[in-house]
Amino acid sequence: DNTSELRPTHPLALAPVVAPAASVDGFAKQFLQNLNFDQGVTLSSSDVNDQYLALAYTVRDYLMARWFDDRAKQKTQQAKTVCYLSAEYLLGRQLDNNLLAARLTDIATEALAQCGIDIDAVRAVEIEPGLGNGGLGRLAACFIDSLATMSVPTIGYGIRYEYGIFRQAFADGQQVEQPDAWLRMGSPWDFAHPEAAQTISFAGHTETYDDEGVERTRWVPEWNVLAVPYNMMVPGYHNGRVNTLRLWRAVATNAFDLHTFNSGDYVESVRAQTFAENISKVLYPEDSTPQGKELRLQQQYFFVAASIADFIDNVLPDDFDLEGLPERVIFQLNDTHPVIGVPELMRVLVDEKKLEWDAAWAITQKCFAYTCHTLLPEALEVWSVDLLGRLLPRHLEIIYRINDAFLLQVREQFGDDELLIRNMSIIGEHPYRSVRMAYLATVAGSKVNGVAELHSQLLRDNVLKDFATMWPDKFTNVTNGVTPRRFLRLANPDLSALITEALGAGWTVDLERLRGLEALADDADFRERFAAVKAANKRRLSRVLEARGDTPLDDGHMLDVMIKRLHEYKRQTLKVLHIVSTYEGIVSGRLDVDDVQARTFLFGAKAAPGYGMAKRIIHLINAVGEVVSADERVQGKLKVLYPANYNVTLAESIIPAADLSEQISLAGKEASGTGNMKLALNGALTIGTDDGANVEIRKLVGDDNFFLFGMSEPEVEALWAEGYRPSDFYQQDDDLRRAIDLIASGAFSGGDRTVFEPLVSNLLYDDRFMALADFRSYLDAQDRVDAAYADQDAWVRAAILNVARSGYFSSDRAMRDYLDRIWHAAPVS
Ligand code: GPQ
Repeated sequence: DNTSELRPTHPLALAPVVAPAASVDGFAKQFLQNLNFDQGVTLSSSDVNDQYLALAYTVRDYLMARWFDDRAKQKTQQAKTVCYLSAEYLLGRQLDNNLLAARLTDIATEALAQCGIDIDAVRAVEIEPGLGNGGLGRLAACFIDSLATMSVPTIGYGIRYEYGIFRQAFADGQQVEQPDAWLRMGSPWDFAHPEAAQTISFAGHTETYDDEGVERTRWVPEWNVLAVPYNMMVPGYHNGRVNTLRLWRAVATNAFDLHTFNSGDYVESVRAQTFAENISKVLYPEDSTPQGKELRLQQQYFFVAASIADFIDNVLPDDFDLEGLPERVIFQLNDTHPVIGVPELMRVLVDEKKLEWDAAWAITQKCFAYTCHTLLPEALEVWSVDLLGRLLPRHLEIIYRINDAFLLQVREQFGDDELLIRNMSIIGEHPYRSVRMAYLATVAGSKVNGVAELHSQLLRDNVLKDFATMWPDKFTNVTNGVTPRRFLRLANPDLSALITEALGAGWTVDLERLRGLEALADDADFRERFAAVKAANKRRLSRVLEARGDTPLDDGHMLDVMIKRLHEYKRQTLKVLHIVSTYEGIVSGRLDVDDVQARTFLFGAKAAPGYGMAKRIIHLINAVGEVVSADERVQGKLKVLYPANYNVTLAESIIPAADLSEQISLAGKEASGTGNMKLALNGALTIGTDDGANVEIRKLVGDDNFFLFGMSEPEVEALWAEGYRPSDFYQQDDDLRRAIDLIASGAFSGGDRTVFEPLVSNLLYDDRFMALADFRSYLDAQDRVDAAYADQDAWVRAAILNVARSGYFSSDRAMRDYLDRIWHAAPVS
């Protein structure tokens, strides 16, 4: 229908857009054409990056017609669109996923082979877009995959960071960060649309004016930037649907008029451009501990304002009556990062579209819903009134007005309880006046959800207790999920083939069908084949490690993995204490080496560059690893691996190979976890606390197939209340004392006792995350792991049951829950 104004006469221009022929010849033809005419090289002169780009273009060509259709439909259909607002999308590599979705994997492999190209070599050069930090960003990527697969009209909105999460390297065991220049080799999966740019304003002041007898407020901004959309295809799995991920890039406007800007001064004008483009320059690398940096608020407002304007101006039909907005859109707030969208929609409706405040508020409340991803108080975003008022003066006024009306409602319902008013106010007073973004989201959102049952319960009972009392129905839970396409079908092709042989292919979009494997857990032949797949996956991981220049795996070892961001609450330190304790036991002779199961401990984790303690823990892991791996007395028994730069691509090799999944956060601290789900789904057994989604994993897979340890959340609370003294645990537990003493002695730092001293004293005198309190229970659980692993047949049976009972953790199920409980939206054909 984009031909209607052009009046073409050529028959080709009138014909619908069609995909190339879905055959080896059709694919090869298109591939060579793209190599020649888009890359500008011949086959013989092409290098592997040319081949990768041409292959990516070819896959795109197959998806394009469907993408046009689905975008055109979005305008005309009456269905509700899910607009997922997220500052992060941790996508992982695109090529394989898109080949799979479009059923092109075999065709492409054969077509390239006929061109003399090994597709595996081509795959390997793709640089993953690391536009996220960890769980939250990866969750967003899983969700948009599921929504496309379920044919739900969706737009993912976010930021096209020029630099994603930093590349991690180690120098003398310590983390060094390097910029992630992911766009350097080309960006075949996205399309710039400068013609659809939005102008985004900042700073300045507000004023009232007379609008034909009505007094209105307007914002007179001081400077603005252009938000240029880049569209990425999000293909559904085998359903022909292609949704859109729209990421915004900041570009200087022509009319850039910073007060420092001097049009006669070229150097100055370039500086202005740099200033504007800084907004989408780099992803903030803090995970769960936001810094109150001005540029971060600029990023948040930049992408949210552009997204809301884009939806209203470009996605909805012209002359759409905005009273009907809640029937056409739900803006899902992925944590507090996009919450500035609430006053922005109010500003658009009231100041620009001239709706009455109350009508605008009624619309806004129906259009937003909020997902909270944390329980850590330091992770709840606040913005100083000072900064917010300077950068977004109109938004601050709107927030004040929302707060006034809200506090009036509190008084009506609960009386003049000034303490309660102070506690619930969107504006906090200490240590400085600030806007509590989680409260703003809770007041504005139609629903508020946590990401696992325990987490949602703790939100209602603690973090947002008063709000839950006021609006019990607003609160709900949606337990997280992960996409089985990427994390089982693609990451674990051998297990996938085994499952398909046993159950048919439908499990990829209906993961509960994995239940059918339960019966096979008792089939010795199936167990043998399952074990063979695990062994093959370990060999594959070993080759991947070797190819990156890392140490390969040893045969016959249990692979014990802890892969997640480095954070004190996740307790990588507790894992290190277990390793050091086992090592110390063997070298001192107290542990019989024959009783110890041979294990490889594998870590993958980045630390925020400014998070000193996390970086010290990285240093300790590497230092312990070096000593343990070099010590002949434990040779063949213990090995510690810490490949640098853990990312989605590496996760896809580690997860299918893992035997044991470490999920050992202090109870009440991990909102959900999603690595825990991916590992269980791939047949790793979990050793874990009763925290986050571990609780649900254990319930589903059964106590016999899960190693539980540690205090429960109420026990943690009780110990705090009683007064926690970590040194008591140190004094009372010989193994713990010996492990800590060994670290303190300098045994892992060339005799230098100062290197890990801050870490040791933190454990002994502070230990906010109670590693010492859970140490004994953890060691006991690890003994149970060793004993269980010794009976391989029983272990494999338990591993199969983990796979069979993990279907619930599909992000397809999570999307159904969001659709039913929060979005009230539905798939369209
Ligand atoms: N999470 Cl607040 C992040 O990855 N980044 C954040 O800034 C916050 C939370 C995680 C959370 O720690 C995990 O427990 C969850 O599984 C994950 O979000 C997705 O909900």
